[in-house]
Amino acid sequence: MTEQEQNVQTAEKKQVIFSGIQPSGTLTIGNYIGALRNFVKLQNDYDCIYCIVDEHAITVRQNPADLRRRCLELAAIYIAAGLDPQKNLIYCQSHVSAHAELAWILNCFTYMGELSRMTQFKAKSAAHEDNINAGLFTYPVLMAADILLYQTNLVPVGVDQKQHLELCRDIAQRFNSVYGNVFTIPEGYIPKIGAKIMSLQEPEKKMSKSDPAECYIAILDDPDTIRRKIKRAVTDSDGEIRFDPESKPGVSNLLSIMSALGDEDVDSIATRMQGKGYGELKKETADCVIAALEPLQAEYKRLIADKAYLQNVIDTNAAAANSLAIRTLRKVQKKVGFAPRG
Ligand code: AQP
Repeated sequence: MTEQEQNVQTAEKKQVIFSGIQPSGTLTIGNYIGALRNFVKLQNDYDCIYCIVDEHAITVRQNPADLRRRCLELAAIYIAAGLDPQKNLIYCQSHVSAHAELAWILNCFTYMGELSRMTQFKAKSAAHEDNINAGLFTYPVLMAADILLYQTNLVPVGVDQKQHLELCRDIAQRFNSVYGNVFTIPEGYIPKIGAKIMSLQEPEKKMSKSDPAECYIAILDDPDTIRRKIKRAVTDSDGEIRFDPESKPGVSNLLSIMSALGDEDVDSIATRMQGKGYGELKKETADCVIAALEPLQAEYKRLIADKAYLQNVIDTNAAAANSLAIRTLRKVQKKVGFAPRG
């Protein structure tokens, strides 16, 4: 190969991105700002795999009909947000069996002590005391399998997934130290602004799609609902508009939302709003959220009416994802000593 051919090949080989969102409820602006928006920003510079992680969703009990419906809805949301299904792999995790198969092998390279330290496991087992299942406990191993299957370089996530990503790196390094360079060690991509959007009603807690509806803004909420929810958002009583997440979590959360969606620095928004009341801050935040979501909502409405198109996207992309995933899976199976296929 000539040097020129080598250069062309190097230039063409893009790095790989993997990330996913659970179809465990209607997506919130936390999911949008912390993850989805960045998926869209990164799609031209990387080979991107954006999964609908339905296997993760069943770690908490789901209504089957709702889960089924939400998978197609999430595919529509991905595309409506700006992800091109010709360029990015958009598919359901349960349609590529290599995810679950690799997760089993990686379970055997993960320690109980590591999993017991995961803060999401502690929080979710406290919230679902009647169903502390083994899947909830080994969730980070399935997440590691998702990422490592595709030899991923970069994982765009919100800050709540940082601990899981660190565990994924530890598992990959452990496996590589025994069997050689099998897995690429992934890096996280965590946004500077909006990595953790907080609940509207309990601003010390992360906004989550499985919380009561008043705590979050769903990306499909209509303008009246958005205004009502933001109007009722918990703030404080000192009346000063200032960014200080420790002592003013509610006000700071509204400033973060506005900053992330309007691409304006939090301090500059706070300075601009000096002397105005919380009513005005809430009104501006609502205007900003409504304007940011409007194009996505219009496109979603169009896409969700065409179920056949969405089904075709997830089917064809699952087939493509499967052929990539199987390469890593077969290599791993061989390394650990599974008998060859005839
Ligand atoms: N509040 C948030 N702020 C910023 N980023 C967030 N993410 C979630 N909540 C926020 C990011 O969204 C991506 C998808 O998350 P997920 O659905 O896979 O799981 P999650 O982190 O558990 O999200 P939720 O909304 O809290 O779901 P439930 O209620 O089902 O547990 C991730 O990159 C996450 O960091």
